[in-house]
Amino acid sequence: MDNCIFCKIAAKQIPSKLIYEDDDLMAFHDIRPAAPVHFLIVPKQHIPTLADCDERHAVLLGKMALLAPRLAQEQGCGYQVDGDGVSSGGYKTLFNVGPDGGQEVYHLHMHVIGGPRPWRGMH
Ligand code: DGP
Repeated sequence: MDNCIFCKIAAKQIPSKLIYEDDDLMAFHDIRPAAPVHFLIVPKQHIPTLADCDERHAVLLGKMALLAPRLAQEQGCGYQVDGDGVSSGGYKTLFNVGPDGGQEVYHLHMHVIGGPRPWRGMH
């Protein structure tokens, strides 16, 4: 899609700090991190928003959701529970949708935001 920044990242026309790529998805660090760990999971296919998805996108959305914990672990904010049942780590997953949802880039993406708190206010 012309003039879509994430399509240009997918096409390697502009650089990103890529942390994952397969045939369908890519993940890269957010240019304006809101927390110590902040990356985006992004389909290569241009879909403007979550509201544009239907059952044909179920597998893609499932892949995005399942990739989040794996990459969060690799990026140092994985969620874990120790033998005494004490939990640590963790992160937010977030889709912003539309103007009132704070969406700036109209190419579907999931934010993964984590790391030691406190974080700054956004999201
Ligand atoms: P959203 O508000 O959900 O549309 O968030 C879009 C995010 O994309 C925002 O946190 C900043 C990030 N972003 C915008 N342009 C670029 C870019 O060119 N490169 C990278 N890595 N991130 C970008």
